[in-house]
Amino acid sequence: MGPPGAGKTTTLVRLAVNYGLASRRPVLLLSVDTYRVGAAEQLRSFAAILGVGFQVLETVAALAQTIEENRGKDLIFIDTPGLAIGALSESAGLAHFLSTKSDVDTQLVLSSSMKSADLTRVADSFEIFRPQRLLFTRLDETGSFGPILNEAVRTGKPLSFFTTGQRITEDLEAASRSRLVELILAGHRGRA
Ligand SMILES: Nc1nc2c(ncn2[C@@H]2O[C@H](COP(=O)(O)OP(=O)(O)O)[C@@H](O)[C@H]2O)c(=O)[nH]1
Ligand SMILES: [Mg+2]
Repeated sequence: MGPPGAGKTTTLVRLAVNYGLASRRPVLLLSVDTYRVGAAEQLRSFAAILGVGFQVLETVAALAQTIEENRGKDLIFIDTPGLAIGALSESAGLAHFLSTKSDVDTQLVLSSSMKSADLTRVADSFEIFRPQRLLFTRLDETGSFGPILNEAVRTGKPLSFFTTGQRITEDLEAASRSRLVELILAGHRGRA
């Protein structure tokens, strides 16, 4: 989950490549991104390039059914619409589904280049989806990493991954305490 442009779709592709294809685990990509014209097409072309299954789901019921039908797949990645925080109430059905389905690992994707106050506002708004973990993108675009720590502490949610650029295979790393401390202490130099 996350606001438009946060990096959800590209991060999902990176996860599918690094944790699915790299270890030859069967992968399925799903999109409930029916909001933005062309948004599902971006993922459809990635799926075609990767040679993995892809489906666009237009309703929560169809999403639930597709997950059920694909129980045998190791990894099912679900891309969601880039929701503006003013329009989150329109996704009450999806929010209910995700917040009650404990075997779906819902991650809130946030850009680390956002101001602290805005991160807080976005994270609080997306709480209707009950995200289990926070995933920070665009670490290459900022030199201040304190807000990432603040948000993790404030929400009490673990950090999952960091993305550090636009390259699909290279610019993804599992988040860790030591890496975050290193980034905060070293600022720009930490990335070098
Ligand atoms: N510089 C940089 N760009 C990124 C990063 N992650 C994603 N992007 C870019 O941000 C843009 C929007 O990403 P997208 O995944 O479509 O966002 P979505 O709307 O949340 O699905 C794309 O051009 C991505 O290549 C990152 O870590 N660093
Ligand atoms: Mg997207």
